[in-house]
Amino acid sequence: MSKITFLKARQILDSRGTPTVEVDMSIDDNFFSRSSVPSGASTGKYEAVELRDGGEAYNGKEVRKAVQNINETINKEILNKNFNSIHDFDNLLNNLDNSKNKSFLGANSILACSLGFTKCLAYKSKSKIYEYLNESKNYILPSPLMNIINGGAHANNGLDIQEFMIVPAGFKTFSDSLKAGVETFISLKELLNKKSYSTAVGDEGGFAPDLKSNEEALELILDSIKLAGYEPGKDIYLALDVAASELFENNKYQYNNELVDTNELISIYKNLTRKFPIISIEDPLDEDDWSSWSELTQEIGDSVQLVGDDLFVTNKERLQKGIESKSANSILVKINQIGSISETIDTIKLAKDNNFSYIISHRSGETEDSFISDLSVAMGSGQIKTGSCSRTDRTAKYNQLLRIEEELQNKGKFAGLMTFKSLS
Ligand code: 2PG
Ligand code: MG
Repeated sequence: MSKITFLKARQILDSRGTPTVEVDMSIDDNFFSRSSVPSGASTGKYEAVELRDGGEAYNGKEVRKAVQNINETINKEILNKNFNSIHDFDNLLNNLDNSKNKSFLGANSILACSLGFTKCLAYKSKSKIYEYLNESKNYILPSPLMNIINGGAHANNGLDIQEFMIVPAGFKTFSDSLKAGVETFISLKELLNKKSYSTAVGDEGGFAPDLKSNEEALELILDSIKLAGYEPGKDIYLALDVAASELFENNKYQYNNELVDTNELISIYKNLTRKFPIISIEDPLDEDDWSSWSELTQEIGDSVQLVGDDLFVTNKERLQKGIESKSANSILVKINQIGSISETIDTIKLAKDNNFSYIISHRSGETEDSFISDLSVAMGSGQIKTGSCSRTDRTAKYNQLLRIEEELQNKGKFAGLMTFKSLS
């Protein structure tokens, strides 16, 4: 049993300067943790509710109400109470919230407390977070999915695909993989400079040049991989997050400044995956179009990882539906989409049991909290999506993985292509 002996929430800023929730917590008058909550821009319709104040200050984005919910309502309920486990703790908060989507207390307040309690439990057991959450003592360092060209809702360029990622999976260790990713990022900067494109970065630390087409972005990335001395499709692969719900209106998708229907978009994906070493496509279709997801999975799901982000929103019920209807073969896992650590772990277990890959992911609005790095190692996800290699909000996660790699020495294994079924 662990007793909550201290709890204090405050409003801080995320990487976009948007207010978010931070919580300090202690258990047993001894073990202290600090945790903060990320926030998305291209959010899925079915995500748990992030409580925002509205009004004038910070463009209506303040989280004073969520902070107050922690310092008053939650505090009154949990201070000096004992809990057995993180599931116990989260259950109490969920019951207190008593809504379907955490709209009463706010997923941002519940998650901040859930994170805080998880970390305190780890410290109490004299473990690192990744050790505490790992059940098998099988530690896997994830392959990074590095978003080096930002478009869509994360940049103000003309690119409609939101994320162009490199996956340096063809290496023996995490640090070698990260090194290859960074070197490719630097080569990309050189190429963009040469072509007089902007090298300013978007929300996730990737470049946000005003390119003519999605294909131009992919070609440039291939060139930068080669310029850095690596081989595309052997050392480094490509991945996309289309964030298609953002491009969907009146049954059509926006693609390269044209409107295309679902069938046309599916054949675009078939062509792209033939032409480029793309091993993963996230949110290729709208979050409500289950049947087209099934069709696409049937068409290319054997060779490409098809990842449900807005489709599943880390929600067990939606994932179950996807498993049954064979829509997608992979899930993106974001702790604030569901709003607690125990529910995140339950969703991961469901994915694992059904042979879906699962990618631990950041949000486009992040803080310096690097919990997701530990989570990815603990859960053996084999993949982490946490942006490019610039902006401290992104490198904080990679740096934590470097520390974990060092701590684990020979006990940790680098995932490489292990979780990309068709390629491993
Ligand atoms: C996504 C994420 C993270 P956001 O769509 O996968 O890259 O973006 O946090 O804006 O939803
Ligand atoms: Mg996404």
